[in-house]
Amino acid sequence: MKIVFCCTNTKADPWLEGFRQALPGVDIWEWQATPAGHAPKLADHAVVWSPPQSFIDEQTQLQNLFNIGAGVDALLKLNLPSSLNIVRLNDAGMSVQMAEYVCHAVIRYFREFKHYENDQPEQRWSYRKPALRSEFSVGVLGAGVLGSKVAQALQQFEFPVNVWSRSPKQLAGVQSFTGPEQLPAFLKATKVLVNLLPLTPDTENILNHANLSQLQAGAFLINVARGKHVVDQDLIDLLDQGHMAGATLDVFRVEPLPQDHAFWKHPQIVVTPHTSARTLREESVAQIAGKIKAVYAGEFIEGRVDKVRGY
Ligand code: NDP
Ligand code: OXD
Repeated sequence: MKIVFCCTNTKADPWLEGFRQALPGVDIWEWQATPAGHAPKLADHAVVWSPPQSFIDEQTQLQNLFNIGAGVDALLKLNLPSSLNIVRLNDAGMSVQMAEYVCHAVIRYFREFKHYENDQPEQRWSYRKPALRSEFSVGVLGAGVLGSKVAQALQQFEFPVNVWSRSPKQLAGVQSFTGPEQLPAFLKATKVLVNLLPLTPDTENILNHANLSQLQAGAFLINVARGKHVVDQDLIDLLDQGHMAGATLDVFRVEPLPQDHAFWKHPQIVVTPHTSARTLREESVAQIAGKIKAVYAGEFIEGRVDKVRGY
């Protein structure tokens, strides 16, 4: 079995070592562009994050691309042979991190921690009237592997929680909304909007003025999915006009977020560097190695991407 590793966001060596331990006898190497005039070494499977088109064009015998992340938008921008499968990471330790990040952000808004952080330098002892939990409903866009974990974690804090997805969901204590026809009702019911949608042609720019302005007055946005879901200027306008009260953003159209981007200095925006749910190497190696074994055993594997649907 031959595996090529081509991940633009991490050092290869610890991953290669992990796969050699998990799949004894595997021939695995880090991809380097083959010099012109030389025959490339061809692999059966690839472990990838955002590989260049030249990698796909060269590796003509690949059966599966194992993505070391949940989002496959970067892969679907490539020109891929129709026979090539894309397999995403299913959780692999990401959902609990996402739940931590989102719950932290929601609770920070709900309990008005920013107010206390501002008071401390002034040595001011000033209580805020507790907000009503029943008026602090959280809407989660996307109820897949990550969105459903986040919704359930928020529900444990007894916030009213709604999710919006393509197909209906049954999550204890969580109300499910589906499809474009139920999006307005979902937005209208939302004080804190959490975005956990995949980036697809249907969801790109979904966080625009028309949709964000349907949120309740004083709404917050937590975007942990992809930067291209947000129309940046629309968000800034709604914050500046006071319809929205704050945003916590982990993902951006261009990453790293350019130095001159208005988000950096906006007083109502919190910026984090695409870190809400990191890929964990040990969990990911174990999951991908398990899926590779399942492929050879002819078994079903979870996380095969529907290339037409886009996730
Ligand atoms: P899943 O594929 O498991 O879930 C996607 C959810 O979105 C599903 O519930 C799906 O509905 C819903 N959905 C997709 N398209 C539409 C649509 N057009 N209308 C309504 N609902 C839609 O993905 P994950 O939960 O694993 O991950 C979500 C995203 O989070 C990733 O794609 C990635 O971009 C981002 N991410 C960000 C990270 C970070 O560090 N910031 C880390 C990891 C992921 P249905 O269930 O009905 O199919
Ligand atoms: C992912 C990510 O998609 O890290 O997994 O953004």
